[in-house]
Amino acid sequence: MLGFIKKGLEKTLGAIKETLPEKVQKIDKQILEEVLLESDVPYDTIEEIIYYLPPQKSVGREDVKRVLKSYFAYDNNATKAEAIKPPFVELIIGVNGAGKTTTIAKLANNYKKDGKSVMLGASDTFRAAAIEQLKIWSEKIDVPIVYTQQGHDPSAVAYDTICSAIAKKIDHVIIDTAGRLHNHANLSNELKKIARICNKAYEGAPHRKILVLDGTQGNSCVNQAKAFNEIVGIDALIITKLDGTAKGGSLFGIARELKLPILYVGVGEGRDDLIPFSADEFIDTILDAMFVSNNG
Ligand SMILES: Nc1nc2c(ncn2[C@@H]2O[C@H](COP(=O)(O)OP(=O)(O)OP(=O)(O)O)[C@@H](O)[C@H]2O)c(=O)[nH]1
Ligand SMILES: [Mg+2]
Repeated sequence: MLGFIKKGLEKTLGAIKETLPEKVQKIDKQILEEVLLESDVPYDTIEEIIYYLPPQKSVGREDVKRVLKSYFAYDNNATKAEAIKPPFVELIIGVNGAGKTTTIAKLANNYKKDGKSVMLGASDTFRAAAIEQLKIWSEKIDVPIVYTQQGHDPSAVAYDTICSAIAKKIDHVIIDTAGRLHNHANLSNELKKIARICNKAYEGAPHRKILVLDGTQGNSCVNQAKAFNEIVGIDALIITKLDGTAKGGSLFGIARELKLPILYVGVGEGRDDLIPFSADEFIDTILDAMFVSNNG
């Protein structure tokens, strides 16, 4: 997996290179501030990073790494599939266009590659095209799907998907949801109802409510995430479209504000473009663009 996150961070690394054309042994804190700002680390986070660095004017890689890593130093409390008697049920939530449906296909593809069986539930019944899009993906990656007609009750789809998965001894259920309804109250009631009905179909489900955030929106994701968290309680995040943005630094702000585990990042539109997120690898990739390596 090593090196894969670099593909998703190309634009962010490009922005760093523009601010800091030559890699350094030690970085001047003022330059570091500019580099971080350029990659969309929020300003209050930058001020905090600078505050926690040693008092000298220039600092080394390990000092910067220690501070950057502290933003991801919280427990990943999200339930793991291994801890659950199958099916492991995941509800995928997020505003329209965030990348939910594509991410579901990528997740299903990952699980399949691990030898697990998957069933999809098309609970975005608001748009006919949404059902069709998930159906097309289900055919492409060859996993079963439960769907209904546009306008039907999304909770009923979730219920049927889970019951069918239990009967067929499927390992993973992934449920799509609508990103937009007639109004906010509708959306929030619907999401709550879907979660409730999942629990009726299988006690404890959904085991993970994953919020999908569009990485190209940078820091503006944070308020969106807070709103969804208030509605249904989010367990984990997936950040999509990292490949399409120079705003990779916004992940520090997202981690700092939300303290939710980032499970994966999306780095392209294909089924294989979902990479498990590792804070170490993410930070090292960014630092590699700033510091000369010790081996020469
Ligand atoms: N470059 C890139 N594009 C992505 C990524 N993830 C999703 N997309 C694209 O973003 C667009 C929207 O993705 P969808 O999966 O349809 O988003 P959605 O959240 O399901 O949208 P709604 O169903 O309208 O709520 C599509 O064109 C995807 O191909 C990613 O990681 N990288
Ligand atoms: Mg969708």
